[in-house]
Amino acid sequence: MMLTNGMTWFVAGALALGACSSGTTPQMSAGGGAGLQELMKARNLSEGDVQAALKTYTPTGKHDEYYMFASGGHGGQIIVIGVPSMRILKYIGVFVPEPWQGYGFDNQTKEVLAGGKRHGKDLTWADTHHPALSETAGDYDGQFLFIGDKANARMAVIDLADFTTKQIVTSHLIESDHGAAFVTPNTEYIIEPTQYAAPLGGVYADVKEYKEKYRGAAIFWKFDRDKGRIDEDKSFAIELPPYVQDLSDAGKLVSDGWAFCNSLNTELVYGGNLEGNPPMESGWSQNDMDFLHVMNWKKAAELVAAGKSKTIAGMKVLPLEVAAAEGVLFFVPEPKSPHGVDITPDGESIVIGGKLDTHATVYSFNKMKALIDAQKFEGKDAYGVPILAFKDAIHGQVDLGLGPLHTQFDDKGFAYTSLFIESATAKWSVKELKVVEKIASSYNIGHLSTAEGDTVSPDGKYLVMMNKWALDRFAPVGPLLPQNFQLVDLSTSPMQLLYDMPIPLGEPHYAQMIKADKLKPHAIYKPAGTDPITGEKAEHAVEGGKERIETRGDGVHVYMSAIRSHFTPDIVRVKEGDTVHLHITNQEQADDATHGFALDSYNINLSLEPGEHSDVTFVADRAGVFPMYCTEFCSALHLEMAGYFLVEPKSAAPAPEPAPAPEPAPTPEPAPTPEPAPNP
Ligand code: RUQ
Ligand code: CUA
Repeated sequence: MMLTNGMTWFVAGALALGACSSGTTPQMSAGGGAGLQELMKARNLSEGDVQAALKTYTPTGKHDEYYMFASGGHGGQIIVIGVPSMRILKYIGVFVPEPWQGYGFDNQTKEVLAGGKRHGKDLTWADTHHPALSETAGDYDGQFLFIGDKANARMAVIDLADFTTKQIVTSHLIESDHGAAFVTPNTEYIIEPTQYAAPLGGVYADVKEYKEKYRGAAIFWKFDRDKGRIDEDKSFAIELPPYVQDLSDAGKLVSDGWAFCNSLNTELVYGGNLEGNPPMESGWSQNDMDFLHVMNWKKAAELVAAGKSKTIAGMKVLPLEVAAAEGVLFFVPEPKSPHGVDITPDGESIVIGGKLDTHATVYSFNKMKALIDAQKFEGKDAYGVPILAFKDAIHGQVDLGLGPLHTQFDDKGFAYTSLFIESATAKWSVKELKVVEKIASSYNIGHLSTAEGDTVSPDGKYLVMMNKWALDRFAPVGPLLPQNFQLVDLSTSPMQLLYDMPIPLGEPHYAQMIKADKLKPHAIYKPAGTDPITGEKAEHAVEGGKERIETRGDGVHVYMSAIRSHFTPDIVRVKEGDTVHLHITNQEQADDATHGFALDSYNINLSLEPGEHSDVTFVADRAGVFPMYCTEFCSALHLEMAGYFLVEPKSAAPAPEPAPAPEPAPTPEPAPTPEPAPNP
């Protein structure tokens, strides 16, 4: 590609200015441009490529304007990405152990993970779909982050003060979720509706009883902001028909107090392709219309408070009959197995992607509300839920292209809808219901995320297309390919593709992008000895100079400190079979002064961030010599930050005789045999 003189000026000028956001050519004379020209030629870069590079390049030490929190799909984690540089800043361990953060290895984080056990079973994976930032008055406030696990119907709370998962909850009411997590405008509730219907409460019923016994439910988890935790006792659910609820979102401003959820299976089909039934694939798509669920969550909360709920699997559930009769639940037809529910910044319009239809349908909240207030229904569904007339409830439809899914918004009245089948994003005017332009994606796009794109005040600026297929975009890495995030500049027209970013960790679904200056994470735990989960000084916090080993009734307590570059004590002696309680405090109060703690064969691996205290309890059931060491390269003498954990064999009476040791060792094993002897 030939380089024009204008391009040389552009590059030189932009570099001289140190920034370029407009994409216009600064009126400057060339200087040092020849080198750049050669570089562009050598790397076969076009003018557009260089423009894109200048818009994303973030020099060393400069920070990004936005954080993007993306789900890690079935990796069960969250990925934190800086925008526009698209640099990965962190993986946050959420539903699965994460070794770097020592997440799931100490007592504190094991307990967090245990909150997500289902019927007492540990789960070692999750399918994270939709992250939701906490909101105040409909705007991201930068305090908390929530994410749902589609596979196991769980919800996690992450505190953005330290980017750490503090709580996981699950309800055995439902088996799976999808429209989670979405928050109400002041984070009163976190919404978690089911995806696949099942009998509520985890009981059995054959799938032939689908219509009668299978149900969906929308859980509203009550969030206690002061405690930073979900309050399970104050949470409730609304029972729903088994229509396969899909995405959800909470209303805002005019529609505050309401929640919306699309659905897929008004056919009530449940598979059985070997039993003469249609497979779900075609069975769910027979009807021309499914039902948008319109839920008055404020009313539901009042009815639950008034005792109108029943309790199933420990969850207060507002029965379907009550929800239908008391003005909590309404249906509006929506075209053919749609996907995505997104509310405009003013709260007035609800956009549903057609998926199998080329249209997005835009519902008007005010029109729906007027119909509800006037009790004007066109009938009831098989479960007695009032249905509003489609034509009376919509603002209109817009023909977008093939496979519309999800929608985000900017600050100028435009909406951006992903087109999965077409591999593109359509930019369109919400008011005029008209497409303005499209940008191709590589390739099939699922979700998309614009800067603060589903708040009451979106920023526009950036769009990230979250593509499900990458195909040829990156160097091949075998049959399992990464996903492809594509960053798009929304400040220019036409929109400009800036950057491709491979995501090699599960399938990220949704992401939210928040202005970076809204977050104020702390760099150290203060005072030293803080338990990161409670945020308070740990019961067993260790003060410098007070390190010790104490044997008590419940085992051996090791009070250890870590500071550059040693553990104190650095020799720990216990006896085989002892219960060991390690209490380790990182005494450091300097940024980034993290120590690790590794102990072989016992699966012990901690990350002790500055000031952090961790407890680990385990049984030293294997005699031997176990070096312990620090896993973070914390100083020039990091390798020396080590010690020995000695587990003396039970039966080794004279300590310094290793040779005879194996002989007495078997004696404890046949111990049961001598037992019958006293009997005769
Ligand atoms: S979904 S690609 Cu789990 Cu949000 Cu639509
Ligand atoms: Cu502490 Cu390396």
